[in-house]
Amino acid sequence: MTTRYETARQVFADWGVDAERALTRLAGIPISVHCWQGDDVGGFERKSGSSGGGIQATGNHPGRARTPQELRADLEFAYANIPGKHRLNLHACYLDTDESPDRDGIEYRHFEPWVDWAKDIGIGIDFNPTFFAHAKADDNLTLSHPDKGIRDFWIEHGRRSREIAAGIGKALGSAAVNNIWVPDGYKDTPVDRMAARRRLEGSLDAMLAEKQDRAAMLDAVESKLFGIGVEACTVGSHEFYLGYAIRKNTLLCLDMGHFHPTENIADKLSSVALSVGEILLHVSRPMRWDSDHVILLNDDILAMAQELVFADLLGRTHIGLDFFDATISRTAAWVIGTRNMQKALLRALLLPEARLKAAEERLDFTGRLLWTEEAKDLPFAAIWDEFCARNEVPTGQPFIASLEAYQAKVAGRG
Ligand code: RNT
Ligand code: ZN
Repeated sequence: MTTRYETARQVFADWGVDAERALTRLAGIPISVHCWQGDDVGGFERKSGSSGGGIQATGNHPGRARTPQELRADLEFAYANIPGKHRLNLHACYLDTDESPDRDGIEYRHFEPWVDWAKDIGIGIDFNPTFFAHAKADDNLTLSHPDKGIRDFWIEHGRRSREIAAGIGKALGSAAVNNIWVPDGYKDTPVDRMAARRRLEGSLDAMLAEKQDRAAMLDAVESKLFGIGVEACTVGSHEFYLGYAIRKNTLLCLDMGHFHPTENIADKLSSVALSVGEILLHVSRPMRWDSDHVILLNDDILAMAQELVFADLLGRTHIGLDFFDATISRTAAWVIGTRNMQKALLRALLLPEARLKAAEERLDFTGRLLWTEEAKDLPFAAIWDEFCARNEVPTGQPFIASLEAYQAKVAGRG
């Protein structure tokens, strides 16, 4: 323990905040680190090219992981530079096998190397069916496609993904969240939105029909406002999935990039939480639109973290990340983004919550503003550094050197 930490701890104590308690709580919050930042959402299928289906990483920085082995090595480096124990968020297109199953042929064994590795390093895994980057998704219609054959293909993919997720959750003793996102939508104004939405609902019902053990896997559904190529209408809109999640008792996934840029996503949490049991977050940074930039320690993230803490939602929110930037070091992107999420949570945990809430309760808005603004000068960095030190993770100059050295090591990959 450093004197710097001791001094900071005392400052927080003077504000009525227990820094030790904040550190303990932060240590108990796993972040689901998304595999797809490591290779620009490429995956490891042996397949011919098809469109990205509304998802595209831009950039050509050297060092992208080309194999599951490289991706795991990069993840191990990332985890070693992120304090605490976290999870891996795996997409179905990241299977690790010599076989070439199509999406409707994937099985648990195709993902077993990931499970063995996760066991070795002691982490949990979350899962996602992959409904994009495939010839049968080139119309930007999958589960809501008018062609029953195409819908059935994707239903089978989704059904198998749930089984695989349940297998993973069982093997690792920790429920895998299985998040469903489909790119379905229309470039220009459709005339029968209802038909498309009924088809999506029917396909989801078929996919979710089989009961899975909630201790092994949890279903989640993710909405979106629009995507490239589906500017006019997204079948799985926010209202669609909010209703669906309530009716079917699934998790609702809120991706911070999937709303209008002026909407405050943090504001949605307390409303959604009144009707939905558990929430999944895709923490992202939209720039003008759903651009999936690496998350910064900015106001949006701080507001999100503060809502999670103040609304007491940490126990029923799964925090996942969803950004991908191919113009910078992939490992640096992971580590910087994940640490920013943690820093935001730590700041929220260190706020004088009771005092702020009491001020608001008695309509003392001056006090609320005064405390909020003064709190911005509290010595958060000293508490963060202590958290990293206790977790044997570098900060400051050694941290920067660590990221740079690893990037130099992988830069020669072709
Ligand atoms: C796409 C969704 C979705 C994907 C991942 C790769 O707009 O945000 O979550 O980013 O499934
Ligand atoms: Zn997302």
